[in-house]
Amino acid sequence: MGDSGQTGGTPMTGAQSLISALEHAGAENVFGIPGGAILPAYDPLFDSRRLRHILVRHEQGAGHAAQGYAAATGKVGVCMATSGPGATNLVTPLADAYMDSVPIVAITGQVPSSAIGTDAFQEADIRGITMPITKHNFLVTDPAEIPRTVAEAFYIASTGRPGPVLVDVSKDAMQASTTFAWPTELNLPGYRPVTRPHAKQVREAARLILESRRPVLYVGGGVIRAAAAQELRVLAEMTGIPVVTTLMARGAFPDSHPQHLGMPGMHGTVAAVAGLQRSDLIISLGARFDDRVTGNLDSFAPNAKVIHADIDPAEIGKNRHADVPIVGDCREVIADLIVALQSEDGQGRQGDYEAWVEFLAGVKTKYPLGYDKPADGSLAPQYVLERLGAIAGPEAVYVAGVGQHQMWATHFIGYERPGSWINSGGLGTMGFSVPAAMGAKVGRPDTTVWSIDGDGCFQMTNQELATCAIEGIPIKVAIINNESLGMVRQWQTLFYNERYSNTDLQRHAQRRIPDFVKLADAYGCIGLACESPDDVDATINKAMEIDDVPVVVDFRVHRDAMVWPMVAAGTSNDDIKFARDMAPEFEEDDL
Ligand SMILES: Cc1ncc(C[n+]2csc(CCOP(=O)(O)OP(=O)(O)O)c2C)c(N)n1
Repeated sequence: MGDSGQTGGTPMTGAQSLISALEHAGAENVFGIPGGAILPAYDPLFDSRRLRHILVRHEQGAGHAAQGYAAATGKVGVCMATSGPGATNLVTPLADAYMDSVPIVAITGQVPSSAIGTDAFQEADIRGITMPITKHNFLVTDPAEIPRTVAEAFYIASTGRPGPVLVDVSKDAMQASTTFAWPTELNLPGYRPVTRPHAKQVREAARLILESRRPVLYVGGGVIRAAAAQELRVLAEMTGIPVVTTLMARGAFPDSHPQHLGMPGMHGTVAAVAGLQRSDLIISLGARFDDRVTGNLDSFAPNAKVIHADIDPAEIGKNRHADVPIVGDCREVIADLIVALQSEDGQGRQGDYEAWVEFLAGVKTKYPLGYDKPADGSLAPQYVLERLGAIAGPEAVYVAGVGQHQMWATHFIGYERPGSWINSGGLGTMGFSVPAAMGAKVGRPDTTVWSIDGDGCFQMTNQELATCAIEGIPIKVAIINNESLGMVRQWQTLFYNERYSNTDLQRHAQRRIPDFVKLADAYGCIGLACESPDDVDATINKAMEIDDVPVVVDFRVHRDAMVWPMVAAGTSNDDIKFARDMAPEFEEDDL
Protein backbone atom coordinates (compact mmCIF):
# COMPACT_ATOMS: atom_id res chain seq x y z
CA MET A 1 0.00 0.00 0.00
CA GLY A 2 1.39 3.39 -0.94
CA ASP A 3 1.79 6.39 1.26
CA SER A 4 0.07 9.57 0.14
CA GLY A 5 1.85 11.64 2.74
CA GLN A 6 -1.02 11.41 5.21
CA THR A 7 -0.22 10.08 8.60
CA GLY A 8 -2.69 9.04 11.24
CA GLY A 9 -6.33 9.15 10.31
CA THR A 10 -9.20 6.84 10.99
CA PRO A 11 -8.85 3.16 10.06
CA MET A 12 -11.46 1.98 7.59
CA THR A 13 -11.81 0.26 4.23
CA GLY A 14 -11.14 2.05 0.97
CA ALA A 15 -14.88 1.91 0.25
CA GLN A 16 -15.68 3.60 3.56
CA SER A 17 -13.00 6.13 2.81
CA LEU A 18 -14.64 6.87 -0.56
CA ILE A 19 -18.05 7.49 1.01
CA SER A 20 -16.51 9.52 3.80
CA ALA A 21 -14.60 11.56 1.22
CA LEU A 22 -17.80 12.31 -0.72
CA GLU A 23 -19.41 13.45 2.53
CA HIS A 24 -16.46 15.67 3.36
CA ALA A 25 -16.54 17.13 -0.15
CA GLY A 26 -20.06 18.33 0.59
CA ALA A 27 -21.97 15.93 -1.65
CA GLU A 28 -25.58 15.44 -0.59
CA ASN A 29 -26.98 13.37 -3.42
CA VAL A 30 -25.54 10.61 -5.55
CA PHE A 31 -27.33 9.36 -8.64
CA GLY A 32 -26.26 5.87 -9.61
CA ILE A 33 -26.62 2.14 -10.17
CA PRO A 34 -24.54 -0.54 -8.41
CA GLY A 35 -22.71 -3.46 -10.02
CA GLY A 36 -19.79 -5.81 -9.32
CA ALA A 37 -16.83 -3.44 -9.35
CA ILE A 38 -18.51 -0.61 -7.42
CA LEU A 39 -20.32 -2.93 -5.00
CA PRO A 40 -17.91 -2.39 -2.09
CA ALA A 41 -18.79 1.35 -2.13
CA TYR A 42 -22.52 0.64 -2.01
CA ASP A 43 -22.20 -1.14 1.33
CA PRO A 44 -21.04 1.87 3.41
CA LEU A 45 -23.24 4.11 1.23
CA PHE A 46 -26.19 2.17 2.66
CA ASP A 47 -25.30 3.50 6.12
CA SER A 48 -24.46 7.08 5.20
CA ARG A 49 -26.67 9.62 6.88
CA ARG A 50 -25.37 12.51 4.87
CA LEU A 51 -25.57 11.06 1.38
CA ARG A 52 -28.83 10.31 -0.34
CA HIS A 53 -28.39 7.77 -3.11
CA ILE A 54 -30.98 7.92 -5.85
CA LEU A 55 -31.24 4.65 -7.72
CA VAL A 56 -31.73 5.53 -11.38
CA ARG A 57 -32.75 3.17 -14.18
CA HIS A 58 -29.92 3.91 -16.60
CA GLU A 59 -26.49 5.41 -15.93
CA GLN A 60 -27.09 8.04 -18.61
CA GLY A 61 -29.95 9.19 -16.38
CA ALA A 62 -27.55 9.37 -13.43
CA GLY A 63 -25.15 11.58 -15.36
CA HIS A 64 -27.80 13.97 -16.67
CA ALA A 65 -29.41 14.10 -13.22
CA ALA A 66 -26.07 15.12 -11.74
CA GLN A 67 -25.89 17.82 -14.44
CA GLY A 68 -29.41 19.06 -13.72
CA TYR A 69 -28.65 19.14 -10.01
CA ALA A 70 -25.45 21.09 -10.62
CA ALA A 71 -27.07 23.53 -13.04
CA ALA A 72 -29.96 24.20 -10.67
CA THR A 73 -27.89 24.61 -7.50
CA GLY A 74 -24.42 25.70 -8.60
CA LYS A 75 -23.04 22.80 -6.54
CA VAL A 76 -21.12 19.80 -7.85
CA GLY A 77 -23.41 16.98 -9.02
CA VAL A 78 -22.35 13.40 -8.32
CA CYS A 79 -23.06 10.19 -10.22
CA MET A 80 -21.84 6.67 -9.65
CA ALA A 81 -21.60 3.59 -11.83
CA THR A 82 -19.94 0.25 -12.03
CA SER A 83 -17.12 -0.64 -14.41
CA GLY A 84 -17.46 -1.50 -18.09
CA PRO A 85 -20.99 -0.88 -19.37
CA GLY A 86 -21.97 1.15 -16.30
CA ALA A 87 -19.08 3.49 -16.90
CA THR A 88 -19.54 3.67 -20.68
CA ASN A 89 -23.19 4.61 -20.16
CA LEU A 90 -21.86 7.76 -18.49
CA VAL A 91 -19.96 8.82 -21.59
CA THR A 92 -22.77 10.92 -23.08
CA PRO A 93 -23.46 12.95 -19.92
CA LEU A 94 -19.73 13.46 -19.38
CA ALA A 95 -19.36 14.78 -22.93
CA ASP A 96 -22.45 16.92 -22.40
CA ALA A 97 -21.11 18.35 -19.13
CA TYR A 98 -17.77 19.02 -20.77
CA MET A 99 -19.34 20.99 -23.62
CA ASP A 100 -21.61 22.99 -21.33
CA SER A 101 -19.11 23.48 -18.47
CA VAL A 102 -21.19 21.70 -15.84
CA PRO A 103 -19.41 20.72 -12.61
CA ILE A 104 -19.99 17.02 -11.99
CA VAL A 105 -17.93 14.23 -10.43
CA ALA A 106 -18.44 10.69 -11.71
CA ILE A 107 -17.29 7.83 -9.52
CA THR A 108 -16.82 4.53 -11.32
CA GLY A 109 -15.77 1.14 -10.00
CA GLN A 110 -12.92 -0.51 -11.90
CA VAL A 111 -11.92 -4.18 -12.03
CA PRO A 112 -9.26 -5.17 -9.45
CA SER A 113 -5.88 -3.65 -10.23
CA SER A 114 -4.33 -7.06 -10.88
CA ALA A 115 -6.90 -7.59 -13.67
CA ILE A 116 -6.58 -4.17 -15.33
CA GLY A 117 -5.41 -4.63 -18.90
CA THR A 118 -6.45 -8.29 -19.16
CA ASP A 119 -9.87 -7.75 -20.79
CA ALA A 120 -11.39 -8.87 -17.53
CA PHE A 121 -15.15 -9.18 -17.18
CA GLN A 122 -16.70 -5.72 -17.36
CA GLU A 123 -13.40 -4.02 -17.90
CA ALA A 124 -13.32 -0.84 -19.94
CA ASP A 125 -10.56 1.73 -19.95
CA ILE A 126 -12.91 4.49 -18.89
CA ARG A 127 -10.02 6.86 -18.20
CA GLY A 128 -8.82 6.45 -21.75
CA ILE A 129 -12.33 6.67 -23.16
CA THR A 130 -13.20 9.85 -21.27
CA MET A 131 -9.83 11.57 -21.55
CA PRO A 132 -11.03 14.04 -24.22
CA ILE A 133 -14.44 14.66 -22.63
CA THR A 134 -13.52 15.27 -19.02
CA LYS A 135 -11.77 18.25 -17.49
CA HIS A 136 -9.64 15.71 -15.68
CA ASN A 137 -9.80 12.06 -14.69
CA PHE A 138 -8.11 9.73 -12.24
CA LEU A 139 -7.57 6.03 -11.75
CA VAL A 140 -7.10 5.15 -8.09
CA THR A 141 -5.61 1.79 -7.15
CA ASP A 142 -4.12 2.80 -3.80
CA PRO A 143 -6.76 3.23 -1.08
CA ALA A 144 -4.62 5.81 0.71
CA GLU A 145 -5.10 8.07 -2.34
CA ILE A 146 -8.90 8.06 -2.19
CA PRO A 147 -9.61 11.12 0.03
CA ARG A 148 -7.10 13.36 -1.72
CA THR A 149 -8.30 12.29 -5.17
CA VAL A 150 -11.95 12.97 -4.31
CA ALA A 151 -11.01 16.36 -2.85
CA GLU A 152 -9.08 17.23 -6.00
CA ALA A 153 -11.90 16.02 -8.23
CA PHE A 154 -14.42 18.32 -6.54
CA TYR A 155 -11.98 21.20 -6.60
CA ILE A 156 -11.16 20.79 -10.29
CA ALA A 157 -14.81 20.29 -11.27
CA SER A 158 -15.98 23.46 -9.56
CA THR A 159 -13.16 25.96 -10.03
CA GLY A 160 -12.00 27.85 -13.10
CA ARG A 161 -14.11 26.78 -16.05
CA PRO A 162 -16.36 24.15 -14.43
CA GLY A 163 -16.53 20.70 -15.92
CA PRO A 164 -16.79 16.96 -15.36
CA VAL A 165 -14.16 14.95 -13.49
CA LEU A 166 -14.11 11.18 -13.39
CA VAL A 167 -12.66 9.12 -10.53
CA ASP A 168 -12.20 5.46 -11.42
CA VAL A 169 -11.48 3.34 -8.33
CA SER A 170 -10.30 -0.26 -8.57
CA LYS A 171 -12.27 -2.78 -6.60
CA ASP A 172 -9.29 -3.97 -4.57
CA ALA A 173 -8.57 -0.40 -3.48
CA MET A 174 -12.10 -0.25 -2.07
CA GLN A 175 -11.76 -3.63 -0.34
CA ALA A 176 -8.38 -2.95 1.25
CA SER A 177 -7.86 -1.47 4.72
CA THR A 178 -6.63 2.08 4.91
CA THR A 179 -6.91 5.18 7.02
CA PHE A 180 -9.02 8.22 6.26
CA ALA A 181 -7.78 11.76 6.61
CA TRP A 182 -9.37 14.65 4.71
CA PRO A 183 -6.64 16.77 3.13
CA THR A 184 -6.36 20.26 4.51
CA GLU A 185 -4.71 21.66 1.43
CA LEU A 186 -4.44 20.62 -2.17
CA ASN A 187 -1.32 20.69 -4.21
CA LEU A 188 -2.14 20.80 -7.90
CA PRO A 189 0.89 21.98 -9.78
CA GLY A 190 -0.06 23.39 -13.16
CA TYR A 191 -3.70 24.00 -12.23
CA ARG A 192 -4.14 27.62 -11.31
CA PRO A 193 -7.19 29.10 -12.99
CA VAL A 194 -6.87 32.84 -13.44
CA THR A 195 -9.92 34.55 -12.01
CA ARG A 196 -8.68 38.14 -11.63
CA PRO A 197 -8.69 39.96 -14.94
CA HIS A 198 -5.68 41.99 -15.97
CA ALA A 199 -6.27 45.69 -15.21
CA LYS A 200 -4.59 46.86 -18.42
CA GLN A 201 -6.87 44.68 -20.54
CA VAL A 202 -9.93 45.98 -18.71
CA ARG A 203 -8.85 49.59 -19.32
CA GLU A 204 -8.29 48.79 -22.98
CA ALA A 205 -11.74 47.20 -23.17
CA ALA A 206 -13.32 50.28 -21.60
CA ARG A 207 -11.56 52.46 -24.18
CA LEU A 208 -12.94 50.37 -27.06
CA ILE A 209 -16.42 50.45 -25.55
CA LEU A 210 -16.36 54.25 -25.43
CA GLU A 211 -14.99 54.55 -28.96
CA SER A 212 -17.50 52.18 -30.52
CA ARG A 213 -20.79 53.27 -32.01
CA ARG A 214 -22.46 49.88 -32.40
CA PRO A 215 -21.49 47.72 -29.43
CA VAL A 216 -23.30 44.53 -28.35
CA LEU A 217 -22.97 42.57 -25.13
CA TYR A 218 -22.70 38.96 -26.34
CA VAL A 219 -23.58 36.99 -23.21
CA GLY A 220 -22.81 33.28 -22.92
CA GLY A 221 -23.26 30.50 -20.38
CA GLY A 222 -20.15 31.65 -18.52
CA VAL A 223 -22.19 34.51 -17.07
CA ILE A 224 -24.59 31.99 -15.55
CA ARG A 225 -21.82 29.75 -14.24
CA ALA A 226 -20.05 32.76 -12.74
CA ALA A 227 -23.30 33.98 -11.13
CA ALA A 228 -22.73 37.36 -12.76
CA ALA A 229 -26.28 38.28 -13.80
CA GLN A 230 -26.52 41.16 -11.35
CA GLU A 231 -23.25 42.70 -12.50
CA LEU A 232 -24.30 42.21 -16.12
CA ARG A 233 -27.47 44.16 -15.51
CA VAL A 234 -25.55 47.03 -13.95
CA LEU A 235 -23.11 47.13 -16.88
CA ALA A 236 -25.90 46.97 -19.45
CA GLU A 237 -28.00 49.65 -17.80
CA MET A 238 -25.17 52.07 -17.12
CA THR A 239 -24.00 51.91 -20.74
CA GLY A 240 -27.31 51.30 -22.53
CA ILE A 241 -25.59 48.71 -24.73
CA PRO A 242 -27.95 46.12 -26.29
CA VAL A 243 -27.68 42.55 -24.99
CA VAL A 244 -27.98 39.14 -26.66
CA THR A 245 -28.11 35.93 -24.59
CA THR A 246 -27.03 32.64 -26.13
CA LEU A 247 -28.90 29.37 -25.71
CA MET A 248 -26.68 28.65 -22.69
CA ALA A 249 -27.25 32.10 -21.21
CA ARG A 250 -31.01 32.38 -21.38
CA GLY A 251 -32.11 33.98 -18.11
CA ALA A 252 -28.80 35.78 -17.53
CA PHE A 253 -30.58 38.99 -18.57
CA PRO A 254 -34.36 39.41 -18.27
CA ASP A 255 -36.25 38.71 -21.48
CA SER A 256 -38.61 41.53 -20.55
CA HIS A 257 -35.79 44.10 -20.46
CA PRO A 258 -36.02 46.66 -23.29
CA GLN A 259 -32.28 46.33 -24.03
CA HIS A 260 -32.58 42.59 -24.60
CA LEU A 261 -32.52 41.58 -28.26
CA GLY A 262 -33.02 37.88 -27.50
CA MET A 263 -31.02 34.84 -28.54
CA PRO A 264 -28.53 35.02 -31.42
CA GLY A 265 -27.63 32.25 -33.84
CA MET A 266 -29.17 29.69 -36.14
CA HIS A 267 -32.61 30.09 -34.57
CA GLY A 268 -31.99 33.48 -33.03
CA THR A 269 -34.20 36.52 -33.24
CA VAL A 270 -33.69 38.84 -36.19
CA ALA A 271 -32.70 41.65 -33.82
CA ALA A 272 -30.06 39.56 -32.02
CA VAL A 273 -28.60 38.23 -35.26
CA ALA A 274 -28.61 41.69 -36.88
CA GLY A 275 -27.18 43.20 -33.71
CA LEU A 276 -24.10 40.97 -33.81
CA GLN A 277 -23.81 41.04 -37.58
CA ARG A 278 -23.81 44.83 -37.87
CA SER A 279 -21.94 45.54 -34.70
CA ASP A 280 -18.62 47.39 -34.59
CA LEU A 281 -17.73 45.94 -31.18
CA ILE A 282 -18.68 42.57 -29.73
CA ILE A 283 -18.18 42.37 -25.99
CA SER A 284 -18.13 38.63 -25.47
CA LEU A 285 -18.73 37.57 -21.88
CA GLY A 286 -18.37 33.84 -21.18
CA ALA A 287 -19.40 32.93 -24.73
CA ARG A 288 -17.42 30.93 -27.24
CA PHE A 289 -18.34 32.00 -30.78
CA ASP A 290 -19.99 28.62 -31.37
CA ASP A 291 -20.78 27.83 -35.01
CA ARG A 292 -24.48 27.82 -34.16
CA VAL A 293 -24.07 31.49 -33.18
CA THR A 294 -21.66 32.71 -35.84
CA GLY A 295 -22.98 30.84 -38.88
CA ASN A 296 -20.33 31.04 -41.60
CA LEU A 297 -17.35 32.42 -39.67
CA ASP A 298 -15.83 34.31 -42.58
CA SER A 299 -18.88 36.52 -42.94
CA PHE A 300 -19.70 36.80 -39.23
CA ALA A 301 -19.85 40.37 -37.91
CA PRO A 302 -17.38 41.60 -40.52
CA ASN A 303 -16.89 45.08 -39.07
CA ALA A 304 -16.72 44.19 -35.40
CA LYS A 305 -13.76 44.42 -33.09
CA VAL A 306 -13.90 41.87 -30.30
CA ILE A 307 -13.40 42.04 -26.56
CA HIS A 308 -13.35 38.42 -25.47
CA ALA A 309 -13.61 37.67 -21.75
CA ASP A 310 -13.44 34.06 -20.63
CA ILE A 311 -12.08 32.11 -17.70
CA ASP A 312 -10.65 29.56 -20.11
CA PRO A 313 -7.74 31.05 -22.09
CA ALA A 314 -8.15 28.26 -24.68
CA GLU A 315 -11.47 29.82 -25.76
CA ILE A 316 -9.97 33.18 -26.59
CA GLY A 317 -9.20 33.55 -30.26
CA LYS A 318 -10.27 29.93 -30.93
CA ASN A 319 -12.84 30.82 -33.59
CA ARG A 320 -12.58 34.59 -33.89
CA HIS A 321 -9.65 36.92 -33.37
CA ALA A 322 -9.88 38.87 -30.12
CA ASP A 323 -8.71 42.47 -30.21
CA VAL A 324 -8.80 42.64 -26.44
CA PRO A 325 -8.49 39.26 -24.71
CA ILE A 326 -9.39 39.16 -21.03
CA VAL A 327 -8.82 36.01 -19.03
CA GLY A 328 -10.85 35.95 -15.85
CA ASP A 329 -14.00 35.09 -14.01
CA CYS A 330 -16.94 36.81 -15.73
CA ARG A 331 -18.23 38.34 -12.54
CA GLU A 332 -14.89 39.93 -11.78
CA VAL A 333 -14.41 41.04 -15.38
CA ILE A 334 -17.80 42.73 -15.48
CA ALA A 335 -17.32 44.30 -12.04
CA ASP A 336 -13.95 45.71 -13.11
CA LEU A 337 -15.39 46.96 -16.40
CA ILE A 338 -18.08 48.80 -14.46
CA VAL A 339 -15.45 50.51 -12.33
CA ALA A 340 -13.33 51.39 -15.38
CA LEU A 341 -16.33 52.86 -17.21
CA GLN A 342 -17.44 54.77 -14.11
CA SER A 343 -14.04 56.35 -13.89
CA GLU A 344 -14.21 57.32 -17.59
CA ASP A 345 -17.65 58.72 -16.96
CA GLY A 346 -16.25 60.74 -14.05
CA GLN A 347 -13.92 62.36 -16.55
CA GLY A 348 -16.80 63.15 -18.84
CA ARG A 349 -16.30 60.29 -21.29
CA GLN A 350 -19.38 58.33 -22.29
CA GLY A 351 -20.31 56.23 -25.28
CA ASP A 352 -22.72 57.44 -27.93
CA TYR A 353 -24.92 54.59 -29.09
CA GLU A 354 -28.16 56.40 -29.71
CA ALA A 355 -28.54 55.73 -33.45
CA TRP A 356 -27.60 52.10 -32.94
CA VAL A 357 -30.03 51.52 -30.10
CA GLU A 358 -32.76 53.13 -32.14
CA PHE A 359 -31.95 51.03 -35.22
CA LEU A 360 -32.09 47.79 -33.21
CA ALA A 361 -35.26 48.81 -31.42
CA GLY A 362 -36.77 49.27 -34.88
CA VAL A 363 -35.62 45.81 -36.00
CA LYS A 364 -36.99 44.29 -32.80
CA THR A 365 -40.38 45.89 -33.35
CA LYS A 366 -40.48 45.05 -37.03
CA TYR A 367 -39.41 41.41 -36.62
CA PRO A 368 -40.80 40.11 -33.34
CA LEU A 369 -40.92 36.40 -32.62
CA GLY A 370 -44.16 35.02 -33.88
CA TYR A 371 -45.90 32.00 -35.31
CA ASP A 372 -48.95 31.07 -37.32
CA LYS A 373 -51.82 29.27 -35.67
CA PRO A 374 -52.60 26.11 -37.68
CA ALA A 375 -55.53 26.75 -40.01
CA ASP A 376 -57.18 23.44 -39.07
CA GLY A 377 -57.61 24.53 -35.45
CA SER A 378 -55.06 22.02 -34.18
CA LEU A 379 -52.56 22.86 -31.50
CA ALA A 380 -49.58 25.14 -32.21
CA PRO A 381 -46.57 23.99 -30.18
CA GLN A 382 -45.49 27.60 -29.70
CA TYR A 383 -48.85 28.38 -28.09
CA VAL A 384 -48.39 25.54 -25.58
CA LEU A 385 -45.02 26.96 -24.52
CA GLU A 386 -46.31 30.51 -24.40
CA ARG A 387 -49.10 29.43 -22.04
CA LEU A 388 -46.79 27.22 -20.00
CA GLY A 389 -44.45 30.17 -19.44
CA ALA A 390 -47.34 32.42 -18.51
CA ILE A 391 -48.92 29.95 -16.09
CA ALA A 392 -45.85 28.35 -14.46
CA GLY A 393 -44.12 31.75 -14.42
CA PRO A 394 -40.53 32.94 -14.27
CA GLU A 395 -39.83 31.33 -10.89
CA ALA A 396 -40.17 27.81 -12.33
CA VAL A 397 -37.24 25.88 -13.78
CA TYR A 398 -37.59 24.72 -17.38
CA VAL A 399 -35.41 21.86 -18.62
CA ALA A 400 -35.51 21.18 -22.34
CA GLY A 401 -34.69 18.27 -24.59
CA VAL A 402 -33.15 18.79 -28.01
CA GLY A 403 -35.01 19.70 -31.16
CA GLN A 404 -37.76 22.05 -32.24
CA HIS A 405 -39.42 22.03 -28.82
CA GLN A 406 -36.13 23.24 -27.30
CA MET A 407 -36.05 26.23 -29.65
CA TRP A 408 -39.70 27.07 -29.07
CA ALA A 409 -39.14 26.71 -25.33
CA THR A 410 -36.23 29.11 -25.44
CA HIS A 411 -38.23 31.66 -27.44
CA PHE A 412 -41.74 31.54 -26.04
CA ILE A 413 -41.52 30.88 -22.30
CA GLY A 414 -39.83 34.07 -21.12
CA TYR A 415 -36.82 33.88 -18.79
CA GLU A 416 -36.26 36.50 -16.16
CA ARG A 417 -33.59 35.01 -13.91
CA PRO A 418 -30.49 32.83 -14.17
CA GLY A 419 -31.07 29.16 -13.45
CA SER A 420 -34.59 29.10 -14.82
CA TRP A 421 -33.45 27.54 -18.10
CA ILE A 422 -31.44 24.32 -18.28
CA ASN A 423 -30.62 22.53 -21.51
CA SER A 424 -28.04 20.61 -23.47
CA GLY A 425 -26.55 23.35 -25.61
CA GLY A 426 -23.16 22.24 -26.85
CA LEU A 427 -23.67 18.53 -27.37
CA GLY A 428 -27.39 18.70 -28.16
CA THR A 429 -28.21 15.47 -26.36
CA MET A 430 -31.64 13.98 -26.95
CA GLY A 431 -32.71 12.32 -23.70
CA PHE A 432 -31.27 15.10 -21.52
CA SER A 433 -34.52 16.59 -20.30
CA VAL A 434 -36.28 14.08 -18.05
CA PRO A 435 -33.24 13.00 -16.00
CA ALA A 436 -31.84 16.56 -15.86
CA ALA A 437 -35.23 17.79 -14.63
CA MET A 438 -35.13 15.04 -12.00
CA GLY A 439 -31.72 16.27 -10.82
CA ALA A 440 -32.89 19.90 -10.81
CA LYS A 441 -35.91 18.97 -8.70
CA VAL A 442 -33.71 17.09 -6.21
CA GLY A 443 -31.56 20.21 -5.94
CA ARG A 444 -34.49 22.63 -5.70
CA PRO A 445 -37.34 20.62 -4.20
CA ASP A 446 -39.50 23.68 -3.51
CA THR A 447 -39.41 24.91 -7.09
CA THR A 448 -41.72 23.82 -9.89
CA VAL A 449 -39.61 21.98 -12.44
CA TRP A 450 -40.95 21.46 -15.95
CA SER A 451 -39.27 19.10 -18.35
CA ILE A 452 -40.09 20.18 -21.90
CA ASP A 453 -39.42 17.27 -24.15
CA GLY A 454 -39.98 16.07 -27.69
CA ASP A 455 -41.70 12.77 -28.27
CA GLY A 456 -38.44 11.49 -29.77
CA CYS A 457 -36.23 12.67 -26.92
CA PHE A 458 -38.67 11.47 -24.29
CA GLN A 459 -38.43 7.93 -25.59
CA MET A 460 -34.69 7.92 -24.95
CA THR A 461 -34.73 8.38 -21.16
CA ASN A 462 -38.33 8.30 -19.93
CA GLN A 463 -37.52 5.30 -17.72
CA GLU A 464 -36.33 7.81 -15.12
CA LEU A 465 -40.00 8.56 -14.47
CA ALA A 466 -39.93 5.35 -12.43
CA THR A 467 -37.09 6.83 -10.39
CA CYS A 468 -39.03 10.08 -9.95
CA ALA A 469 -42.21 8.30 -8.87
CA ILE A 470 -40.51 5.94 -6.43
CA GLU A 471 -38.07 8.46 -4.97
CA GLY A 472 -40.72 11.18 -4.58
CA ILE A 473 -39.36 13.63 -7.13
CA PRO A 474 -42.50 15.23 -8.59
CA ILE A 475 -41.31 16.78 -11.84
CA LYS A 476 -43.73 17.82 -14.55
CA VAL A 477 -43.17 16.80 -18.15
CA ALA A 478 -44.64 18.56 -21.18
CA ILE A 479 -44.19 16.33 -24.21
CA ILE A 480 -44.45 18.45 -27.34
CA ASN A 481 -45.68 15.53 -29.39
CA ASN A 482 -45.51 16.12 -33.12
CA GLU A 483 -45.23 12.38 -33.85
CA SER A 484 -41.88 12.87 -35.48
CA LEU A 485 -38.24 13.75 -35.06
CA GLY A 486 -39.38 17.26 -35.74
CA MET A 487 -36.13 19.16 -36.08
CA VAL A 488 -34.75 16.63 -38.53
CA ARG A 489 -38.05 16.66 -40.37
CA GLN A 490 -37.80 20.45 -40.61
CA TRP A 491 -34.42 20.11 -42.36
CA GLN A 492 -35.94 17.51 -44.68
CA THR A 493 -38.74 19.94 -45.47
CA LEU A 494 -36.32 22.74 -46.24
CA PHE A 495 -33.29 21.00 -47.70
CA TYR A 496 -34.34 17.50 -48.83
CA ASN A 497 -37.45 18.20 -50.93
CA GLU A 498 -39.81 17.01 -48.22
CA ARG A 499 -38.43 13.48 -48.43
CA TYR A 500 -39.16 12.35 -44.90
CA SER A 501 -36.68 9.53 -44.53
CA ASN A 502 -37.03 7.91 -41.11
CA THR A 503 -38.33 10.80 -39.11
CA ASP A 504 -41.93 9.64 -38.67
CA LEU A 505 -42.27 8.11 -35.21
CA GLN A 506 -45.82 6.85 -35.79
CA ARG A 507 -45.44 5.36 -39.29
CA HIS A 508 -48.26 2.91 -40.08
CA ALA A 509 -49.32 2.92 -36.45
CA GLN A 510 -53.06 2.43 -36.02
CA ARG A 511 -52.88 3.96 -32.59
CA ARG A 512 -50.37 6.05 -30.68
CA ILE A 513 -47.35 3.94 -29.87
CA PRO A 514 -46.52 4.33 -27.11
CA ASP A 515 -49.57 5.83 -25.52
CA PHE A 516 -47.83 8.40 -23.29
CA VAL A 517 -50.78 8.72 -20.94
CA LYS A 518 -50.78 4.99 -20.26
CA LEU A 519 -47.01 4.98 -20.06
CA ALA A 520 -47.14 7.71 -17.41
CA ASP A 521 -49.66 5.66 -15.50
CA ALA A 522 -47.49 2.55 -15.76
CA TYR A 523 -44.65 4.54 -14.22
CA GLY A 524 -46.74 5.68 -11.27
CA CYS A 525 -47.21 9.18 -12.65
CA ILE A 526 -50.33 11.10 -13.61
CA GLY A 527 -50.81 11.19 -17.38
CA LEU A 528 -52.80 13.93 -19.13
CA ALA A 529 -53.41 14.61 -22.81
CA CYS A 530 -54.28 17.83 -24.59
CA GLU A 531 -54.96 18.34 -28.26
CA SER A 532 -57.02 21.49 -28.50
CA PRO A 533 -55.92 25.08 -27.91
CA ASP A 534 -59.05 25.52 -25.81
CA ASP A 535 -57.85 22.96 -23.27
CA VAL A 536 -54.28 24.14 -22.88
CA ASP A 537 -54.77 26.41 -19.85
CA ALA A 538 -56.96 23.97 -18.00
CA THR A 539 -54.51 21.14 -18.61
CA ILE A 540 -51.50 23.16 -17.45
CA ASN A 541 -53.42 24.34 -14.39
CA LYS A 542 -54.32 20.78 -13.55
CA ALA A 543 -50.69 19.71 -13.85
CA MET A 544 -49.65 22.64 -11.65
CA GLU A 545 -52.03 21.53 -8.91
CA ILE A 546 -50.45 18.09 -8.61
CA ASP A 547 -47.32 18.22 -6.55
CA ASP A 548 -47.05 14.83 -4.90
CA VAL A 549 -46.38 12.70 -7.97
CA PRO A 550 -44.78 13.36 -11.35
CA VAL A 551 -47.15 14.53 -14.09
CA VAL A 552 -46.76 13.88 -17.80
CA VAL A 553 -48.76 15.93 -20.29
CA ASP A 554 -48.97 14.69 -23.85
CA PHE A 555 -49.48 17.88 -25.89
CA ARG A 556 -50.51 16.61 -29.31
CA VAL A 557 -49.38 19.40 -31.59
CA HIS A 558 -49.45 20.16 -35.28
CA ARG A 559 -46.65 18.20 -36.94
CA ASP A 560 -45.69 20.72 -39.60
CA ALA A 561 -44.86 23.64 -37.34
CA MET A 562 -41.38 24.97 -38.00
CA VAL A 563 -38.82 26.88 -35.99
CA TRP A 564 -38.22 30.43 -37.21
CA PRO A 565 -36.14 32.51 -37.61
CA MET A 566 -33.46 30.33 -39.17
CA VAL A 567 -30.00 30.72 -40.62
CA ALA A 568 -29.35 27.59 -42.69
CA ALA A 569 -26.30 25.62 -41.51
CA GLY A 570 -23.04 26.89 -42.98
CA THR A 571 -24.56 30.02 -44.51
CA SER A 572 -24.04 33.61 -43.47
CA ASN A 573 -26.02 35.26 -40.71
CA ASP A 574 -26.84 37.89 -43.34
CA ASP A 575 -29.10 35.30 -44.93
CA ILE A 576 -31.38 34.87 -41.94
CA LYS A 577 -35.01 34.07 -42.78
CA PHE A 578 -37.76 34.98 -40.37
CA ALA A 579 -40.19 32.68 -42.15
CA ARG A 580 -39.88 30.40 -45.13
CA ASP A 581 -38.32 32.35 -48.01
CA MET A 582 -38.77 35.61 -46.10
CA ALA A 583 -35.64 37.63 -45.43
CA PRO A 584 -35.68 40.78 -43.34
CA GLU A 585 -34.92 44.12 -44.93
CA PHE A 586 -32.92 46.65 -43.00
CA GLU A 587 -32.83 50.32 -43.62
CA GLU A 588 -29.09 50.79 -43.58
CA ASP A 589 -29.34 54.54 -43.97
CA ASP A 590 -30.68 54.72 -40.45
CA LEU A 591 -27.29 53.82 -39.13
C1 LIG B 1 -28.79 11.39 -28.98
C2 LIG B 1 -29.14 12.15 -30.22
N1 LIG B 1 -29.44 11.47 -31.36
C3 LIG B 1 -29.78 12.15 -32.47
C4 LIG B 1 -29.83 13.51 -32.49
C5 LIG B 1 -30.20 14.27 -33.76
N2 LIG B 1 -31.44 15.01 -33.56
C6 LIG B 1 -31.49 16.32 -33.24
S1 LIG B 1 -33.02 16.91 -33.00
C7 LIG B 1 -33.69 15.41 -33.36
C8 LIG B 1 -35.18 15.22 -33.35
C9 LIG B 1 -35.76 15.35 -32.00
O1 LIG B 1 -37.08 14.91 -32.06
P1 LIG B 1 -38.09 15.17 -30.90
O2 LIG B 1 -37.51 14.77 -29.59
O3 LIG B 1 -39.39 14.55 -31.23
O4 LIG B 1 -38.18 16.75 -30.86
P2 LIG B 1 -38.79 17.79 -31.92
O5 LIG B 1 -37.66 18.25 -32.79
O6 LIG B 1 -39.85 17.07 -32.69
O7 LIG B 1 -39.33 18.89 -31.08
C10 LIG B 1 -32.70 14.48 -33.67
C11 LIG B 1 -32.95 13.08 -34.07
C12 LIG B 1 -29.49 14.16 -31.28
N3 LIG B 1 -29.48 15.48 -31.17
N4 LIG B 1 -29.19 13.45 -30.17
